[in-house]
Amino acid sequence: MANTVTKKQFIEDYQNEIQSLFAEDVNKASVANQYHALAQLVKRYSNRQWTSSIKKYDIDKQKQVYYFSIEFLPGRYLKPNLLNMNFLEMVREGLQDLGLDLDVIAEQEPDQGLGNGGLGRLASDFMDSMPSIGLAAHGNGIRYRYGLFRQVFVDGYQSELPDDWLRNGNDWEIRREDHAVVVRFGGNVYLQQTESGHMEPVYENSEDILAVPYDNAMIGAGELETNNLRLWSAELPHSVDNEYVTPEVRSRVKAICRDLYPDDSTYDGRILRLRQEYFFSSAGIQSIVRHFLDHHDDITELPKYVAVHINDTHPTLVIPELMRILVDDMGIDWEKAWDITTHTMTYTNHTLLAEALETWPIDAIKTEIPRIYQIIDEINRRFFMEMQGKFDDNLITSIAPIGDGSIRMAYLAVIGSSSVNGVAPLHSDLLQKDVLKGLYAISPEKFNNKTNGIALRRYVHEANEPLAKLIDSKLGKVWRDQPMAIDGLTAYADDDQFLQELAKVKQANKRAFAKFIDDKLDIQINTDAIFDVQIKRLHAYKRQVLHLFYIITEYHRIKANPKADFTPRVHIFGAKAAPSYYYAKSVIKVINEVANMINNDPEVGDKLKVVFIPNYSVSIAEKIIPAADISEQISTAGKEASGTSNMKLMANGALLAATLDGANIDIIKAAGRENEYVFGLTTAEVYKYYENNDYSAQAEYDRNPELQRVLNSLIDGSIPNIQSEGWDIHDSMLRDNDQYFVLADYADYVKTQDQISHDYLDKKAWTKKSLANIAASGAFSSDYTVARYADEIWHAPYAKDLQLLDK
Ligand code: CJB
Repeated sequence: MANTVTKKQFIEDYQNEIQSLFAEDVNKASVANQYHALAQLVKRYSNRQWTSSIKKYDIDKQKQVYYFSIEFLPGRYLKPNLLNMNFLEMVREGLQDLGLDLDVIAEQEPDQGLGNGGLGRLASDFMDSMPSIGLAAHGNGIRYRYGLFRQVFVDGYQSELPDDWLRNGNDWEIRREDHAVVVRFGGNVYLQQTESGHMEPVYENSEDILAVPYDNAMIGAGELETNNLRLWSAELPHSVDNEYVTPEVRSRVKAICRDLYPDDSTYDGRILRLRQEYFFSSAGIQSIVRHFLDHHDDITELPKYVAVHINDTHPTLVIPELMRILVDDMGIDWEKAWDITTHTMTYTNHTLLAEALETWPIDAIKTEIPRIYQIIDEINRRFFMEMQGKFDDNLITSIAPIGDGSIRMAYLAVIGSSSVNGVAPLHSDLLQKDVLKGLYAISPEKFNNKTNGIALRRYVHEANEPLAKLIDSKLGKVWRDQPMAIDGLTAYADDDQFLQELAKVKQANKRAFAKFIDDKLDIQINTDAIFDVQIKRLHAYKRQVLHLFYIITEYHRIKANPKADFTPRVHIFGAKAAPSYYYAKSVIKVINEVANMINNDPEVGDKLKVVFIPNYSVSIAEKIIPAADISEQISTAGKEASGTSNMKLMANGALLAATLDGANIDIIKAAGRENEYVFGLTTAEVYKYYENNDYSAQAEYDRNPELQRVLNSLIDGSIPNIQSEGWDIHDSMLRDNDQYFVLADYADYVKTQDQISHDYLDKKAWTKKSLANIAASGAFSSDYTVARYADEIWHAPYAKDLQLLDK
């Protein structure tokens, strides 16, 4: 039921909106108020569809999916919402008639940075795709008062400032206090027999916290459906007499939803994180069960009508929480309750880093959520009972939900779910063979792969309108609706005129990006240079240092031979480091100082520039990606679960400089190896080093003089203004034997980069490769990804006929 609003109507509505919200004429209102009014109006336009979808799902008893994620990273909503409502052009023109510029107004919207990186952004891409294919699937998360920190560079060092994204309110959300639930923490709990004979928990001195939902409309493309993203906020319950609440109690409650944890994928044992995890898991499950019982009579039918998805381990407590509700509140037998629970839950793992597998000390769980501890303990006891005799005791002990004094969240998630998936074929394979090997041995049928995808609507249709329009001019609009149809572009691979037009679009995007950099950072970049982009969290395994080493190599070459031919490059970084990740922060400092050195060296001039854009975010990604020529995806093989910036960059015509890791492998397969730049150790070679324990970083160093010069430059004073940070990198390579095989891959990487510099000079051949990447990007649409989840994991129907979905 797509909305239809004419431009004339829109102009009138918009003027009225500004008038009624701010008592001003459109042209007198500040740009900030122009934004608020526009967002409010778009929300009003979309609300009818939202109500109708939610109502319809209930009336039709359509199976509903609830996607639990401790992170969502929506970025901005205004333009994607307009795009999905088919209003983008109309609103742009309407505003023009009023003398206003949509793009200027859109810049007023603060990014919603309620996630760290790939994990959270994937959740938001899914939120776009689910209603776009007509799947009834809703998000469940936390409404953090502060998003991921705002990164600034002070003397080249990362410094973190609070991201006060709610300062001017959030126009998109609806507070629904009438749907609040109580979440219980702490105190003592013991079991008491009821008159009917069942055991009931009695709580003493517990801390009750009110969870208030804030709902956000997730508008599907063409407004096929509109789903809900429900973000929970912690408040004092109304029953508490406010006069007697101490500041300590108040701040304990507030703390739960104050900050997003800025550690991307490493374990952080802070109790507050545990409280966050239980808070949104419990609130979400309570509200799902309540809603279910409003529309159904028989709770044993829950798995038929509801799927609960555990996105990484943070929401794993949904499993014992559902058990608590079924057993304690509804009096259902344990076995039946377990059957319902395991058939409702499904789980995605997102990492191969062993240190990122979340565990919680038993004592922490016992103290914070005592009843949940008892339930996990019972799950654990029954797991042993069921497995003993069937499997080796050591195996059972090694994979039980409780072990080594901790609750092992990934193991609990696997045991309590009906499906476990990785996010790219290599990742799913390594989960089975390595990270979750023991659990795979006992329940192989649960394991499967669902390769990640991206919202092409955001990253191409909206962020790269010139490219989208060029594609329209050849294929019509079908590729927007059926993403695989973009492979129709391969028919133009030898069409000189089309290739020139494509090159022109890239060039225009590079100019727009150069202007952005000039305005923002006062750095002037050469738009004829290769724009070489690495945008992702700063992490040792992602190997930003390998990229850095190549930059230093290029610099040394220019200095040694300033007159030699050189294909100019601009190296572009965007990356935040976890505030407590010392090494990652050293890498940022060194990149910034190398950038200073190079960018200010007159002998280098236009040949080489390094731009580290501070505060990388979704909206900044949307500016960088359309301008990229090279996509750096250079993690150690076997470490990156999937990656998604690789997909976003390919869809915008960048070529891979990549290892055979994560979804790079699938991109290379789809676009053709001849259209990418592949280098480095394979996963098998990396594992061989592990097995034989025979890797020597020193030997790599000793055999390569160019590499020696790079490493020496980190510690010999030739990079101005770095202190111990150069040593940090140097030590990680030589003293600590280079855990991520940077030195092993250096020579091949440099060779590959040199090839890139050579090939870029043949514009036509380059553009052809770029075209091959764009033409192969349809397969990576998250519309297909969520359709596969729906078909194979959730068993939930969706309305859209994805004609080219290959299963
Ligand atoms: N990932 O962003 C995170 N945070 C984590 O804590 C664990 C994993 C990333 O998830 C993405 C989405 O699946 C993957 O593409 C990426 O490889 C992984 O690092």
